[in-house]
Amino acid sequence: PGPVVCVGETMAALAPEPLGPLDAADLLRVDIAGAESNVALYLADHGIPARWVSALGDDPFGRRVRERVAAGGVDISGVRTDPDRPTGLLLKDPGRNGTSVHYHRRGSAASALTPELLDDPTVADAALLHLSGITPALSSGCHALVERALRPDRSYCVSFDVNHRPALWTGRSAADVLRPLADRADIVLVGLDEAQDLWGDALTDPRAVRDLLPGPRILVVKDGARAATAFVGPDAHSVSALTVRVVEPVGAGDAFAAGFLSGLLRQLSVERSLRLGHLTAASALRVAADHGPLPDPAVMATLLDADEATWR
Ligand code: KDG
Repeated sequence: PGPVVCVGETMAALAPEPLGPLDAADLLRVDIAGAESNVALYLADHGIPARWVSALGDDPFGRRVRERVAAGGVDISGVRTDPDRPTGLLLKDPGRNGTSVHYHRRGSAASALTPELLDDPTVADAALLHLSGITPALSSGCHALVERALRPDRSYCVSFDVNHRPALWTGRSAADVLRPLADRADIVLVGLDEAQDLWGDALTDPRAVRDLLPGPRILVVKDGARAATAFVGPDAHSVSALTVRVVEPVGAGDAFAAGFLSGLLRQLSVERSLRLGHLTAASALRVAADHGPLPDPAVMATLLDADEATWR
C-alpha cells in the first residue's frame, strides 16, 4: 500500500521561553506547528510510512519547517515552494487557563493551495489521506481542495480530524462547513467539547455526536482527560485516558490521531488502537512543543496488552 499522506499547512511557531504569557516574554523559542505534519511525524515515529504535502514560502522559516519535518522521517517530496508567498507564523500564548494562539497566516503559501494538488503523484498514491478542519478555513481554494478530496468517487480512504480553530472562522459558520465534510470522511476524530462548541450543548455524550455524524465508517469522540469512544458501525468501544502531568496540551489531538491510525493500519483491535492514541497523546502533553518523544517501546507494548485495571 502507499503511504499515509497528510495535507495541510505547517507554520513556524514562536513560544515564550520559559512558558508564560506572551506579553511578558523576553525570549521566544522557534518551533514548527501544523496539525497535519504533527500527525505525519507521529506516524513516522510509529514506523508507518508518512508523507506530508503542503506549500511553504521561499524563506528561512519555510526551510526550517522543511528540515524539521524531514528530520522526523516524513517524506516531504510533495512539498512545494511558493516564491511569491510567505510561510505562515503562529505565536503561542500560554496563560493560566490554557494556551491561546495568534496566527499570521493570511496569504501564506499554503493558503494558496487548490484542488489541483490532489492530482499530484505524491498525493494520488495515498493509501490513506489525512485532512483536518483547519484547511477549509484557510481560503476558498483550500476549502475546495477538501471538498474534492471527499468526493464520493475517490480512490483512497480519508481520515478527517475536525480541529475546530475558532480564530480562523470569524464571520463564517464553521459548524455548517465542518459537519457535512466530516460526515463524508471514512474516519473522523472529534473532541466532545469541540462538537459541543460547533453543534450545540445538547451533544452531552459521544452517542449524540454519532447520531449527528452517521456517515463515517469509524467515528472517534474524545472526551478530554476522561476517555475516547470509537463508533464502528453499530458498535461502540470506549477506552479511558491515561493520567498525565500536562506541560502544554497543543498537539495532543494530532498525536492521538496518529496513534489511533497507526493501530488501525497495523490491524490492531479498535481498543488497542484507542490505547495507542492515548499513549501517543501523552507524548505531546508532556512537552511544550507539539511533538515529543514516544513512550519507551517496551512500556507501550506492556500497556497495550495490559488488563483494564493496569491500563488505568
Ligand atoms: O493541533 C495543533 C495545531 O493546532 C497547531 O500545531 C497549529 O496547525 C495548527 C493550527 O492551524 O492551529
